[in-house]
Amino acid sequence: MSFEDEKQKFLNMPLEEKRSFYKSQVTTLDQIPAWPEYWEKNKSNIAKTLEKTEKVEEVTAKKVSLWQGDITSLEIDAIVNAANSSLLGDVGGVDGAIHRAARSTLIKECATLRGCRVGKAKITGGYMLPAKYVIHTVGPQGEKPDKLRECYENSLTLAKENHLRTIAFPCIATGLYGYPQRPAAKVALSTVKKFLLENKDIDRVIFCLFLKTDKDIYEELLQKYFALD
Ligand code: AR6
Repeated sequence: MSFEDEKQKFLNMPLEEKRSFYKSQVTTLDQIPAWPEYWEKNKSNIAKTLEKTEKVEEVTAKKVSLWQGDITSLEIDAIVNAANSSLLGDVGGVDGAIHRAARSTLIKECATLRGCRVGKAKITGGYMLPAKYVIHTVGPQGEKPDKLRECYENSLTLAKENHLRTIAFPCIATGLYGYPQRPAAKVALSTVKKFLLENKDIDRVIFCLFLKTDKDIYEELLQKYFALD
């Protein structure tokens, strides 16, 4: 079967049938609280931010979530892959996890895309992943805020152009590519916030945090960028 046929097969498959293919547990959107609910539940255990806070309306704060876990379990419209510019996958990192879970057809579609430059983004099907689509972006190597900002902006723009309303990001460039975690989180949160204020088409952006250190950083910095009344 061609990758085009395979892609459509999974995109058109009834949910219950698709779920029978997954090896591990699926996480659905209703299992992930939006930031205001998360804050209410956990505020006694979260370190208070010392940063100057920037208030947002509740409707905007409800469009973001932080969630610790494996991005390949998310049953949402799109997950973002922190890829390399070949787009041909890797054994390690989130790239390896996504390719393993989507199975081998994803690589066939990726091979037709002729790579991706740093900061840009390209979209493929999700195949055997619970997510419908994968948006592949290539982070900078080292601390280059303009390029990292582009990764988030271009991924969100691609989601919007494809009418995708729920999207999850890993901490792009902070693993193998060595971007320091806290400055990277500031770029991620400020860029997503700007996009959400300027575009009403996205319902939820999930910051998928694999490491406890990233969870702690995002818990603190969400208080700054998505401060509630
Ligand atoms: N779910 C969510 N996040 C994950 C997962 C997962 N299953 N696995 C790892 N992370 P990295 P980069 C986190 O190295 O720095 C690739 O091999 C991880 O803890 O995956 O952009 C590409 O092919 C970290 O927080 O991506 C490139 O060669 C974050 O994902 C290169 O690595 C990003 O770490 C890209 O490096």
